Amino acid sequence: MERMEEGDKKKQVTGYFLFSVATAVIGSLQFGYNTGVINAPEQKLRDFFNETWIERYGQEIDSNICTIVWSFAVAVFSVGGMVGSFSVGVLANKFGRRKAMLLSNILGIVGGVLMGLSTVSYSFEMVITGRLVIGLFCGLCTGLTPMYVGELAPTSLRGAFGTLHQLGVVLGILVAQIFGLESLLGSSTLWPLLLALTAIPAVLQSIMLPFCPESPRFLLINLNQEDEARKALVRLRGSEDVSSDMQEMKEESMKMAMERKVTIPELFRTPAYRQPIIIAIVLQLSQQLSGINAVFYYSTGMFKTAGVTKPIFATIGAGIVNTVFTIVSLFLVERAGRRTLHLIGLAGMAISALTLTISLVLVQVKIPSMSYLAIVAVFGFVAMFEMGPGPIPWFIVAELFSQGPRPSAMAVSGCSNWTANFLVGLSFPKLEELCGPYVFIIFMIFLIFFFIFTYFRVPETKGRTFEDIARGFAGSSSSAPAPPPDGAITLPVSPTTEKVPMVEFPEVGKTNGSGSNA
Ligand SMILES: *C1O[C@H](CO)[C@@H](O)[C@H](O)[C@H]1NC(C)=O
Ligand SMILES: *[C@@H]1O[C@H](CO)[C@@H](O)[C@H](O)[C@H]1NC(C)=O
Repeated sequence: MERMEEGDKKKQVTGYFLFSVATAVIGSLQFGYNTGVINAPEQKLRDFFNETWIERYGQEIDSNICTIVWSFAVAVFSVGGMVGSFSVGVLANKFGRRKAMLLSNILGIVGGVLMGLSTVSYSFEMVITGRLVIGLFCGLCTGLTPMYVGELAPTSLRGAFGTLHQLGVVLGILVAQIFGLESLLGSSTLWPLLLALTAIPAVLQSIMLPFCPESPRFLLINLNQEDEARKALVRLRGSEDVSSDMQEMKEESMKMAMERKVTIPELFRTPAYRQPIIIAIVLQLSQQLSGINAVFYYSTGMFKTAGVTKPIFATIGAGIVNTVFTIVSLFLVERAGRRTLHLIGLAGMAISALTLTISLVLVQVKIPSMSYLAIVAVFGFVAMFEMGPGPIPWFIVAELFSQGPRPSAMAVSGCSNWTANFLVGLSFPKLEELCGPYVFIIFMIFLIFFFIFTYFRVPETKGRTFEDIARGFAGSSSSAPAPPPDGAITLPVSPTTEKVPMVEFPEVGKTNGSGSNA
């Protein structure tokens, strides 16, 4: 609502600004694409591993080894992602946002080429190495894109443009699923091209980036080049008068400088932070251990087991549901409470997981029509993810911590996220073999646990100040009134203005930088 009062801010959105944002959002598409791309060609990849094995060792691959190689190729992406997301801060502050994006595209191209040439070289190691490099690339993308967009956008529109990253990711997943169609690139000869395709947007972004400005915030605050920053802003806003933008950036950096940086070990040692950081970690785990990536990585194989005749179309359907509900939730998060949405999402996912299990069991006892129920359950699962566990953890983590501890908290959260992502990606195929139709019961148990945890432990953060939230923790954890997080009270500005969720983007950079030094 506050945004509407500043009607004249509309002028600030120029074609040049939109061009720069569009260029950056290619990075979000890349992350989505590479998350979704591995799903459809599962059988083709398994066959390829088998063929390579026969070629090399003169015997067919053991099916256990095949599953290990396959799940490793999927999950190693998250190892790269973790390293990438930790390096964002260092790269973005050393080279600047724009050059960091350019450099990351090299990884995108190298990874794409490695995977694309894997069949002609008869090397499944190239698929695995390619996935690792692409993971590194995507870890950088998920940090750099929101940072750049957040730093270019006028403050009043930061939140709105910040959501473009999330939309880019789900669209990327959808595009990957469509290209994965057997009749497009999902065939047994063309799948290397499907995996290599990520190199094309990387080249495209590299061509577009030189026409984009360096982030004014980086120029002003990191390099102290006031004139350069002003010039970039004048072009972005299409107006000579950019003094208010300049003033805002200066104030923001002063505010940041006033609050002492909290290191990662301090985060765990200081009683006032301990409970918030545990909540932050558990919420990230709830995002990953909900089993969502079991769907995004492996749904085509799952639908096939469930007896769906055209499994890839069900996978594409899941991508469409995912996109639609991401848009729905963009509107909801602004209005409904974070905690409520998270609880609804977790409960909905648990019910969907149960429904999915029942339908898979019934398919096994030869009630084939139940495969439709399986599709509905997966759609419900994805929709409910986007209502709660998808977007909410990031909001709550950003809102639990003030500027000082936020960077470290974000680094710890990101690390939990990728670690859990890796574990799910790696173990799901084996678990599916072991548990058969009952595999989603595991996720259901996790979901119920996370529901209970959220119900009893997670405070509502929407519209509350840091002091208020901190007081709540102090009241529930100990009799001695714990001091609110450092700096929260020394801030010269009204704390409410400090709570804009998107504010975290600028510091993610410094964040991870200081995080890895810690
Ligand atoms: C955490 O994982 C989710 C889903 O895989 C992803 O959308 C999100 O961007 C990840 N966060 C980070 C920091 O990588
Ligand atoms: C490997 O290929 C052979 C024949 O090409 C096939 O009989 C066998 O089932 C395959 N093994 C696996 C694990 O896919």
